Amino acid sequence: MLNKKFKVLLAAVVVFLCLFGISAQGQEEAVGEKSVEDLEIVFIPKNSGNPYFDSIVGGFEKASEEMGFTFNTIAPATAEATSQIPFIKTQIQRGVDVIAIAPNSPDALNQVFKQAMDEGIVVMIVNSDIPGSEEYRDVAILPMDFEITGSSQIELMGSLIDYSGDIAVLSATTDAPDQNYWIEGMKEALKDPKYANMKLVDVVYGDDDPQKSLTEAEALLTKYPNLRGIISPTTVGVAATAQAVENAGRAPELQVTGLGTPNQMRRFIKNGTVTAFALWSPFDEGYLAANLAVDLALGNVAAEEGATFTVPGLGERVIGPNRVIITGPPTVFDKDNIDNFDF
Ligand code: RAM
Repeated sequence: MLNKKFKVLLAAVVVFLCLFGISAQGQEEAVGEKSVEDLEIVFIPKNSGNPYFDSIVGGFEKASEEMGFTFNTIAPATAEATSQIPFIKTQIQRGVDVIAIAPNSPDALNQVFKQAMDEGIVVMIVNSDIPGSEEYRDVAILPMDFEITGSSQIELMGSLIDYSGDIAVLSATTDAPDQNYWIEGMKEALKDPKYANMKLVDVVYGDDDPQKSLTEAEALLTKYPNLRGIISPTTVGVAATAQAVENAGRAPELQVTGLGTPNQMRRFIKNGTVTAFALWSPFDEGYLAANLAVDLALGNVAAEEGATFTVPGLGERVIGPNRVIITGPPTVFDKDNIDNFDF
């Protein structure tokens, strides 16, 4: 009798274990089987209302249409160091698969990035990096090699002013990781004897706000009547600076260059206020980021140096040292080529 009860109990335990085992295995399979259509990817630009980020968003949207993942973008009104934190927290609560972000600070977001990564969310820095804080993000996508961005801006300005005269920089926010990296590169480049007759007299900040950038540019013009050049390594700032120089009639004695979008700068190139400026393709950057985001979220590619992934039209790319990927290359725009570009 006892023996029979025991057998029944044993059978029940075996059945239970089998069922439990099967269902646990089933769960694993369900997770492993996550497909691209299940993915939700969000991109958080520095701030809203900047056409530069609309182009990056365009790249994400194209990839979303092609691959079928859900894409959203949301941004704070201002590019202050901490303005993105509540947006990131909301996305963590929503349980998105990937947070791609152009950060407004090199370190103020670290804790919230960690929170996201602890929840299994892929954190991808797009358009710059958080140097020295690489453990708080999976990968960083740079639009070009940041080691040469600053020096190429100095060379471009030098070529416009015969390598002689006082110059100033009109930047984005004081915390902007990308612009600060480039400005350091400019200062380093100026130590080269080639630029011995060029002097950086001021760095001012327009916060990537068109009105504040215009006001800061006007203040530079008033403060430095003999200024030969202003470099503005921000699409918002360079358009505002060109506007200020046009209003004041200071071109061509004063040259404006920097990083701008062809659509915002076309008018100034055509009317001679600006001779040349540079940029890369923010659209390609967004498209590359989106393709890598999918590969990382599905586990097809590991976020490790040396791993490779393929982007339609952009070829095979490698995750480099510090898990950085460079989109590149930049283009210099002038009156001869600007009409070939529409972004
Ligand atoms: C502005 C933003 C962005 C920067 C470009 C060049 O649109 O500051 O981060 O990459 O300029």
